Amino acid sequence: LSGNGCPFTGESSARSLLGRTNKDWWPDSLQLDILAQGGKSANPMGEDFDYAEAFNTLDYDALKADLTALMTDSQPWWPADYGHYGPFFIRMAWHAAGTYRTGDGRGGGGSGQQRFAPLNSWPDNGNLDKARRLLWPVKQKYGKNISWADLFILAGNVAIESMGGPVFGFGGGRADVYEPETVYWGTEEKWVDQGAATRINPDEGKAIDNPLAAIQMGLIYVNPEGPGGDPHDAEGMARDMRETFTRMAMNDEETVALTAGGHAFGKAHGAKPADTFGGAPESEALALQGFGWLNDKEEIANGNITTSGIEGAWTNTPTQWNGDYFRLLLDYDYELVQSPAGANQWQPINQKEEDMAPDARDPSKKVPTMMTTADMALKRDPEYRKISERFRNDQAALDDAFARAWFKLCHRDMGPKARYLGPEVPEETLIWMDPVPEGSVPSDSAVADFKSAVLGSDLTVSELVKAAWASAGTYRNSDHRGGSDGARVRLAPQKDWEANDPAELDKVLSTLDGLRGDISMADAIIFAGAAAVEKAASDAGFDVTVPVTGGRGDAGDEHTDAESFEPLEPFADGFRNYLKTKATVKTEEMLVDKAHLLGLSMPEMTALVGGMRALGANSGNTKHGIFTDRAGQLTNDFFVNLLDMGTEWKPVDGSQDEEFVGSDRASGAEKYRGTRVDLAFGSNSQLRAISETFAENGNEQKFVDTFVSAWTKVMEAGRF
Ligand code: HEB
Repeated sequence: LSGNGCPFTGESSARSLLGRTNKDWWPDSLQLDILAQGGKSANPMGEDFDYAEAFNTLDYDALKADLTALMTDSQPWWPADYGHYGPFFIRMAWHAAGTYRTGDGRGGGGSGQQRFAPLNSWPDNGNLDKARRLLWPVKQKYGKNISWADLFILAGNVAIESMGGPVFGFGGGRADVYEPETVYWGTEEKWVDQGAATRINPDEGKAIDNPLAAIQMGLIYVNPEGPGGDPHDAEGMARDMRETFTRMAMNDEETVALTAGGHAFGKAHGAKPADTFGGAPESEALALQGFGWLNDKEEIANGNITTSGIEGAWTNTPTQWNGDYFRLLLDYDYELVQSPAGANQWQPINQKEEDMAPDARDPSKKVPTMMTTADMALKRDPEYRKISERFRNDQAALDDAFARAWFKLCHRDMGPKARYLGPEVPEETLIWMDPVPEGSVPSDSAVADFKSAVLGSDLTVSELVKAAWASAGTYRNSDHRGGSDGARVRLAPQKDWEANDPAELDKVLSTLDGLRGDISMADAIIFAGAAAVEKAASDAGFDVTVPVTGGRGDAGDEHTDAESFEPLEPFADGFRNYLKTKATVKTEEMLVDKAHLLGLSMPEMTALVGGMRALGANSGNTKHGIFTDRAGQLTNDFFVNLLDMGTEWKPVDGSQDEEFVGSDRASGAEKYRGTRVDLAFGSNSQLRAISETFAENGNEQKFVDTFVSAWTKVMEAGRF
């Protein structure tokens, strides 16, 4: 198992990259999509609003002081356990950030998605609706200067600080969105609490579908009660934790530090059977105003609350940062017990009274502490245990490891450090930020000389376009990783990716290296691509300039965590007509997914595919989709010939509907070969409508302009 497996192959149950959607879960909720038709935005702030600018006017210290005060300002409608909301806010922040997965870079706390379905109603996010409501007065006070997304994370940080815990810093800059993001969360039709199957099952040869990172539908990571709820499967528990945390970009040490550090605080809630509580926010009555999981006021006041169903605090000091968690975990033996809600959990045997926790509502009462089966993995798994023992004996090491892992957890999806805002951005640059040494902007004359040298070399348009795409096309809007800055296309692992045609790429890069002078490799690759596109346009009779903003830097291996780049490897890249292995989801759907990660619109995606076919930019230099006899010129031939009724298409036998032959309808002679991706532009009615536009007389320039602006968007992606 790994986080880098081929998505949706073999055992995958996914037939579509949408999986189960909000409409499937909550068919009766008010549908607003029609108001977003025609490109109308749901964002009330409008396009001109610049969140970074607003954030920079924020009175950051005042906001932090208000958040600190809020921690101990217990509200009667949801009283604070131990008089302190800190642990609750930490869980909220962790669940906001913890949906991140390396596979596609989606999830995470970057856009405040916890406000929307499905995350607002995930079983694992139980009662976090209250945490978000507690923050509303602060959000309202500071308004547009602090996004919900930033506020969730900052509240977690302030919570840790206010309980004496270590933090490494805070970077703001997570702009809110106003709609649920379309993210593949899996195909299961049941939530974890309704019996959704566990996704790793070695006996059945079952692994988690990439890019998913949670073990059951509706969980952030693992099942706290054990694999599929089995508390005795110690090995499986550690396996599940390792697999899911790896997919969140966390190693063993980070996993131990995070889990133990988090559970230094607060308690689990399982005072009553779960069926005495109402449903999740998205399904609840209008009058509840977006609240869910409720029972009556008196029970809430008395602390008779059920969230996970597990009951109790991990330590005797649930609102103080210290080493009690590891002391209790390692010094006591534990026995399996059941919470009042019926959940499996572990209780210290013969616990001394001074090691017991205070009751959450009545500090004069003492109650036993507990560990979840997940916590027990930190003791039962040999590798986790070594780390736990080290932390037990070295509080400073735990402080540092927790602070760093928490910072990484909360910032992992923010991309380069240049995107971080505010006074608490740490000095230190960390390897997972994919740092790039600063580049310098080459002079216009140096660029002009370089571009003509490139065109005078023996490199072809196709080779130059492919190299530029290999470099820039890795970008993901989801976690802002990849892209042309740093020229990591010359480093492992990217230089060896099959999609990049390594031998050809190596030849192109070494030729460019010999011609570039003082221009960085990262810039050189993109300027060379621009020269190629300009030449291709000019050969087709169009006079265009492909703008490039210079100033990219070159990263070295020392700036690069090579392993962390593996999930960026394309399994399908329809722009280059590349498919590594047949998947259970449609190849054209993976094109759409990639276009989405590149931030492209439908016309942009269409123009790029058609244009790149005309330029002969297929991976492996295959001929699929090259519906032209003048490849290398930027023509609309792809669209013209695809839509020509003179061609009849048929699937190639044995290609599993991945390859098609286009023959002359009259003579039957073979004319072209195409892939699913190519043919999607003629078969899908919306894509066909755009293809027609690009094939029409009078729209040739429109096509070229759309291609150039989409190309430029990709080439500049990831530069902040
Ligand atoms: Fe946690 C809580 C599980 C990780 C932090 N958690 C909790 C609970 C559970 C859990 C079951 C209870 C809930 C209720 O309320 O009921 N976790 C878990 C698991 C894991 C975890 C399974 C994986 C291994 N955490 C974690 C992390 C963190 C945390 C990583 C951070 C860092 N949690 C937490 C807190 C809490 C919890 C703070 C408490 C909350 C309150 O108090 O409210």
